[in-house]
Amino acid sequence: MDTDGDGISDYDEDRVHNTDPLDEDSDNDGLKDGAELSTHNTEPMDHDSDNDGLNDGDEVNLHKTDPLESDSDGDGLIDGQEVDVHGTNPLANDTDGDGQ
Ligand SMILES: [Ca+2]
Ligand SMILES: [Ca+2]
Ligand SMILES: [Ca+2]
Ligand SMILES: [Ca+2]
Repeated sequence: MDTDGDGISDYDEDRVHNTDPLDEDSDNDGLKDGAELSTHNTEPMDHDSDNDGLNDGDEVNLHKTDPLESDSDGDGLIDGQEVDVHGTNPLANDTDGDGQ
């Protein structure tokens, strides 16, 4: 029985994962509960698993950043700051290619 069709049985949602068996996307981040658990390894009850300011769905589908790594390119600026504050590429540690 999988009432919301997210790929996880109602029982497992209720007893194992504490997700909503009637909501295919319990944390409303754009990724279904089943996809978070089996594909992305993100938290189905936390819309921003790595706490970088970008929600899991946007990281996977929009920015192509790592939803489990707050600083995908390892340049010291977290993904959310690169996107929302600096406008730099969160996947390239030298956005303008000047070596710095
Ligand atoms: Ca669900
Ligand atoms: Ca979700
Ligand atoms: Ca995130
Ligand atoms: Ca970064």
